[in-house]
Parts: sequence; C-alpha cells; structure tokens
Amino acid sequence: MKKIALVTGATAGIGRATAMILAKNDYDVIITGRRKDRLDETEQNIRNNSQADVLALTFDVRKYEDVSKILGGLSGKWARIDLLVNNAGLASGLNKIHEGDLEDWEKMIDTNIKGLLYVTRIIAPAMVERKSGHIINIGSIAGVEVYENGNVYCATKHAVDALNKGMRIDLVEHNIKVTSINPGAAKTEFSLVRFHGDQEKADRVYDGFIPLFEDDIAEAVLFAATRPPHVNINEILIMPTAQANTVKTARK
Ligand code: NDP
Ligand code: 8X3
Repeated sequence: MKKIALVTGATAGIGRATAMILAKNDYDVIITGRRKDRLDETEQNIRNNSQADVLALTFDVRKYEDVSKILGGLSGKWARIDLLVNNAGLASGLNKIHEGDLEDWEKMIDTNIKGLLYVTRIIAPAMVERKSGHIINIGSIAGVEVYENGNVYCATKHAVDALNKGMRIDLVEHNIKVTSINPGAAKTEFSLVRFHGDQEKADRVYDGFIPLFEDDIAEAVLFAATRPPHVNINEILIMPTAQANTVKTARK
C-alpha cells in the first residue's frame, strides 16, 4: 500500500514543491490551500508528472470548523495519513513593533501558529491510534533568530519551534516522528505576500545573491521523510550559501 502525505499550503512555493517530490517518490498526496485555481494547477501538474493519486482540498487553515469538517471527514485510504507536512504559513508586513498593523499580526498568528495546531489536532489522533506517523513542521531561521522588524513573524516561528519540540515529547511514546525543517531566505511567493503584492520590493529581498529555491527545501523534507523507522531527523536548518544568518548576507 502506498503511503499518504498531507501537505498544507501546496498552491505555491515550498508546499507545492514538497507535494510534487513526495508524489514522485511513492506517496499519494493530499494537497491543500485557499486558492482553488492554483490548487487545481498543482493537482494537474502532479498527475502529469507522477503516478500519484491526488486529493485536493480547498480551505483556510485559520478556520477550525472547516479544518475539522474537511480533514476530520476524510475516508477510505485518505484517512490513513502517514506524513503530515505543516507548511501553510506567511509573513505579513515588516514593521517596527510600535508601528505594526494588527491585521498583519493576526494573520500571522492565526495561520502560522493556530492553523498548524488546528491541522495537527485533527490528524495526530489517528497516528497515535496506529502508533505510526511523521509530522514535519516548516519552521524558519526566524524561529532560531530574531531580526529587525521581524518581531511578530519571528515570534510565530519561535512558537513553531516550541511546538515542534513539545510535539516530539508528547508523541514519542506513540512512535511518531516529529521534524522541523527551518529554511533561510527562499525565493517563493513569500516576500510578495509579506509586502502585500509589491513585486519590486519582493524582488529586492533576493538582490545580489542566490537564495534557496522551493525544491531545495522539498529535498530536505523528502530526506527527513525517508529515513529508516529507527531514525528521526529532529531539525534541519538550511540556508543559502550566501546567507550567514538573518542579518548578514553576502550580496554582489
Ligand atoms: P508561499 O507564499 O510561496 O506559499 C505559502 C503557502 O501557504 C501557499 O500555498 C498558501 O496558499 C498557503 N497558505 C497561506 N495562508 C494560508 C491559509 N490561511 N490557509 C491555507 N493555506 C495558506 O511561501 P513559502 O512557500 O515560502 O512558505 C511556506 C512556508 O515556509 C511558510 O510556513 C513560511 O513561513 C515558511 N518559510 C519560508 C521561507 C522563505 O524564505 N520563503 C523561509 C523560511 C520558512 P493559499 O494562499 O492558496 O492559501
Ligand atoms: C523566512 C525567512 O529570514 O525572511 O522565514 O524571515 S526570513
């Protein structure tokens, strides 16, 4: 029987690449996101380029009622999720704490922390019952360090780091693996979303150096997911060669 992976936020970037690489490596995949047209594109792309079966589910991870109805209502083979990749997330805004926009703050907290919790709360019990499963949380270098104006985004990713460690303690006796993949700057739609659609500002983030790309992170997810049963990858911090940390990047 093929393994089943659920990847949240698969309409773009890291989630999209992760769903694709898992599909090419013997997983059937459940993909999720809010933008139905983009999810349909991802589904078609996976079907065209792999042997995987795909289930596309459109919902907002911030809405617990939808998360619980849609994910809690999975049936047949789709109810047996072997791998959960908690990827859906975003940065919104880049402001001093005293100038922060409450809507931005709530978006980040509700998506990056509460959304991840909502999905995990629905999926983890069946893993516990089966005494098998793997949860991979997409954290960030922003969960390891804090940088100027990154305040609330960094706080949410520090929360993901704490949850990752907490999940591992709570789930270890149930034979469930928990991994955090923490990327540095990766060129996806991340900066476009952070700067509310300002493409020029988004592009400037990656000026003068080679950032990570979505496939680089997807490969790290696949590596963690394919270790033997007795091996858990606790965390991977993966950076562009040109980025030493959140404050020092070698730009040409
Ligand atoms: P993208 O903006 O390219 O992709 C984000 C994905 O998350 C999209 O599929 C989006 O789908 C989904 N998403 C966002 N909000 C919601 C929501 N409320 N409900 C459901 N899905 C949602 O960014 P990345 O691929 O870069 O980001 C993926 C993860 O990686 C995030 O957790 C991010 O914090 C993390 N990360 C990114 C880094 C980077 O430099 N790019 C570095 C470190 C970590 P849709 O809009 O269709 O709902
Ligand atoms: C994304 C990486 O450094 O832009 O999580 O916050 S960073």
